[in-house]
Amino acid sequence: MITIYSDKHRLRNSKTELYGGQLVPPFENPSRADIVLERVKSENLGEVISPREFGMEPVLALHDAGFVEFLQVAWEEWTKTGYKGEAMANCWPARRMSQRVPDFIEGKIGYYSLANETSISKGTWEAAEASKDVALTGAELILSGNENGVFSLCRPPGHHAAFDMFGGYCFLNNAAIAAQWFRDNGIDRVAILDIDFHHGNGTQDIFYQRDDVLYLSLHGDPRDAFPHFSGYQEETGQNTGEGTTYNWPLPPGTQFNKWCDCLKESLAKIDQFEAEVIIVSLGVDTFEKDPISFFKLKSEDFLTIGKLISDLKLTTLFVMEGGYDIKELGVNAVNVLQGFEE
Ligand code: OKP
Ligand code: ZN
Repeated sequence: MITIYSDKHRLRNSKTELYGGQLVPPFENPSRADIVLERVKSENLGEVISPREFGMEPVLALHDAGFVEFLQVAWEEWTKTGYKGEAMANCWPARRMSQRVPDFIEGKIGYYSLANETSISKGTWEAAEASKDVALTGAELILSGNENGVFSLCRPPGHHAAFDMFGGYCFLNNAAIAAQWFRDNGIDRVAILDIDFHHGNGTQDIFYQRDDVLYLSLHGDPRDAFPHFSGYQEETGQNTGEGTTYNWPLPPGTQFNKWCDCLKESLAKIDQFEAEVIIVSLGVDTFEKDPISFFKLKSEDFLTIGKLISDLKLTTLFVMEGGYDIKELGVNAVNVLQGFEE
């Protein structure tokens, strides 16, 4: 399997995450991509290639233009204020408040964010830009023919990024951008299977009213897990999109057998939908030792997941999302890919 990877992920290297009332070194840091790439190489998974640049058109096909511009200038505007730390939101257009976009960066960052653990730092935009190119290059490789499966080693991740909001370590929604690119390049039906521990509220948001992109997610129950305000089972899509969103919220302590039953249900939905291409939002923070999650999957389970996905016999683009147990992250992510290829 070919891997798409860019060193530019390193430009996303913030120093602070707001966690438990403290500013801590971010869980989502450059060592994550390093360890996955190392495993790709040591297992001889296949060629590793660099992305090409796609520009902004595929991004503006689904993200808000004002939001994208905000991401581009946020760091510069923040540094101009004289603030000493990294850029983080501290107020939002909450219930019954004005939804106008403020002028001052501190207002704008609240307007364009859904959470505030994620600081914007120098280089964040450049890394986010490269990350979507990693996803798009994977999509292009698939359409150019002969690949059954491609691995886009994206970093920063994307599935929390909504139409006009960043947060949850995500800025641009890499998987959604790839899905839209497939749609704009002759693919009629795309399925996005999100197996990251967290609900992909951003991906769901983007395709909620559309029936051409099926979104399915297995995740920690929002009553107990981030992003807390998205991912309930009754969220099934709206208008034209009614019935093309499926959520499997699962409780703390969920083990593989239970999780796997839900995976099989989701795969059956993809089959019924008659998807032409599947994008897997590949998070491995379902791992038992993940420091910020509460499922109990073991390393060998990731092989089984890959195998089950391959049973669909569909062209598959794997897009890296979360996974924070750095030690086993490479093994777990590559296990899915090897299980798929077996
Ligand atoms: C990004 B991805 C834990 C708070 C978690 C943010 C998690 C973002 C996960 N107490 N905060 O889906 O892996
Ligand atoms: Zn996650």
